[in-house]
Amino acid sequence: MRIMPASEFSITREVEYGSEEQNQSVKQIIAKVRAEGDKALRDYALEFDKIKVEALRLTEEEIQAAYAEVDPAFLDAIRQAAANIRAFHEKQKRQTWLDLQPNGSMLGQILRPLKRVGIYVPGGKAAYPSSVLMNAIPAQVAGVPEIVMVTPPATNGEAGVNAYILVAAAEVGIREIYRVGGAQAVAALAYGTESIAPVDKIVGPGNIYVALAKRNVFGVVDIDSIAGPSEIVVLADDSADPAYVAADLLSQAEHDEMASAVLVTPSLQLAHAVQAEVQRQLAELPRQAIAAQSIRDYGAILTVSSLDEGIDIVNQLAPEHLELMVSEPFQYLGRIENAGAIFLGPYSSEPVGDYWAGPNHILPTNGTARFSSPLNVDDFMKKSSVIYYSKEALMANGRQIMTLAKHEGLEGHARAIEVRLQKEGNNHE
Ligand code: HSO
Ligand code: ZN
Repeated sequence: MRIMPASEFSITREVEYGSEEQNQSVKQIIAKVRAEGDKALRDYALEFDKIKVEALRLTEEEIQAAYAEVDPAFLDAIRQAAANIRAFHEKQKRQTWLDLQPNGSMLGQILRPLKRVGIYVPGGKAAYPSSVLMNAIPAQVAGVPEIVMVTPPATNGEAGVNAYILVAAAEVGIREIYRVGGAQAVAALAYGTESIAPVDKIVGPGNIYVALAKRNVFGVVDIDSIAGPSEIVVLADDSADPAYVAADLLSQAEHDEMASAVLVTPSLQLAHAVQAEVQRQLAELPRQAIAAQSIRDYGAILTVSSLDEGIDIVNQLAPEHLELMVSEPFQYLGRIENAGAIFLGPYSSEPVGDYWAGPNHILPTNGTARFSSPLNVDDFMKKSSVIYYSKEALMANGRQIMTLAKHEGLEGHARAIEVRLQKEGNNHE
């Protein structure tokens, strides 16, 4: 892992937005699903997944049968994780408010959950049961009554779908599950087919075709942000244990060849110790090939003159995950402006947040923590403004409203007010 002064590190990472050719083929897939519905979904399962899918929806028996295939310790752990995640997200819930003004008018905001949400769960190397919880639970806490899940057909598992994914879904009460993946699944969720009713919002990560499909249907439905590869930045001083720092860097490097793990430190001694530890631990990691490539291409140990300079670098990087492994972590918390999730002290290792503590692990990546937030309950709610003006309030403010309307050349707007002022015979001049 290279050691370099922070000033020489370039923070730009090319994210893949897909080629024009890929986008065209996604558009074709969407068009075919809109035109042919379920038949298109079955055709694509055969073409892309090489699987002949009969029933698209999983039966209750198939979902229940998945329980026999999973480790009981997994079941215990996923239940406790779900309870922790639920408790955290309950705190985010906001209420409708209505504010009565002294002049008799009333203003407010009504919050309502979305009615129907679709969760995309990828197959393959990023099929994470924990992500099923992280997507579904905030939607449930928001009060979304219908949550459906789509996941690519596979040959493993009795149900032709990953059993651990199924159990995670069943544990949070998702009962509407379809074996369909790729751009075609996104199209089906957005437009509906004979067997899949359309949703209001699609969330969940996927490959480049899924990401392009989400971009293409945005506007017809809402989508979540398009997640990039995982990132971790550790800001550490002399007090940090190099073995802990190295392990945490590798824990995110193993996600993806394009994941990024960065240590920022004023301590040259720690820099060298972590460098050696990363090599040592990497040699024993099962996903060594992925992690090694990530560390080589997107990993770095950045030296800074002080923790203060380190904080500036962190705010510029705006990492998805930040660990503060310094002797007084709480002293720095208030100065972190840009980070998806902040982990404090030596025992708040990132996997505590990935799986367990309760905050969401779907976080802004690629510098977007500058302006966006972890997935949360508000993402599954919408607001309606409420305006009630009393006669008294309109009479008192009508002239000013008319002034603004006239300056925009919108006489019709002005007259809508004027007709009332005149009729009430009181123009408050
Ligand atoms: N660190 C990943 C989430 C995850 N980790 C899922 C393990 N499973 C992105 O925040
Ligand atoms: Zn992770």
